[in-house]
Amino acid sequence: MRGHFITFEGGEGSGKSTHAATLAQRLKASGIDIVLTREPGGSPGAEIIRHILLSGIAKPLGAETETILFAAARDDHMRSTILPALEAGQWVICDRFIDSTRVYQGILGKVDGKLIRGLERVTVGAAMPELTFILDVPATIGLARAKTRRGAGAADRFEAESVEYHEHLRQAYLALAKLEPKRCVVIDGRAPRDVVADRIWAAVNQRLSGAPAARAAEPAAP
Ligand code: Z5A
Repeated sequence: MRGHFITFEGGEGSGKSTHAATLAQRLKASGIDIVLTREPGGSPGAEIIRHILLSGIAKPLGAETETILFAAARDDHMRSTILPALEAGQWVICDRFIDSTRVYQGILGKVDGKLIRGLERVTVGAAMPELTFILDVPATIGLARAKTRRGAGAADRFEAESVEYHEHLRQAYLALAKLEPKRCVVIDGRAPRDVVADRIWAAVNQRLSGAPAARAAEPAAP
């Protein structure tokens, strides 16, 4: 049996990591075997590429090169982590995935859509996420949360971009969600943590076969 594939997307500090982890815990507590992973990264090779990308050393090489590096990381992540887990019937929850490339490199970085789609075909193919949560918060709130969490540490390559950049990013995510309403669910990330978590839980139970609530409603085996 193939498992389920869920991704979390959104701007900086929107709560993706928090809610990916919360959902993973709830599913685990319901007896579902899950793999919680992230991009860029999620496999040994991809974690090395993550370091290169987030340090900013690839930025002078241009947006196309960064896009190719994100794709190289994704390819390793798919082969080493995501596909084996799905094939084993596990549920995969991934903190950022293809929509980050579509938005950060495609819309903000103005990389040709043909290159982005071509790389997506090669790296992901038919193994698309079935459900994508887009956590939506105004850029000022997300950046303030990320700054508080970071403390005295330095901003990474993307955190260092302007508020306008991050607001543009937010609008790009909302536009993308409108294009794919079957896959994407927009969640207001300004709500209190437990409210956000409950909305995510409700959507998982409503949309995915074999989710805990759906299983509980099934008649018991004779
Ligand atoms: N990137 C790309 O360009 N292209 C790609 O294809 C991919 C990625 C895959 C990865 O950064 C960067 O790579 C990313 C895009 C780019 N850069 N940016 N920006 P990362 O993995 O280091 O960081 P991130 O993905 O941006 O996530 P983040 O900064 O860690 O934020 P988050 O995961 O959305 O938020 P969080 O850590 O869960 O929450 C932030 C804080 O807010 C934390 O203290 C929480 O406790 C708090 N929080 C969370 N929810 C709430 C609520 N509801 N209320 C109040 N406070 C809350």
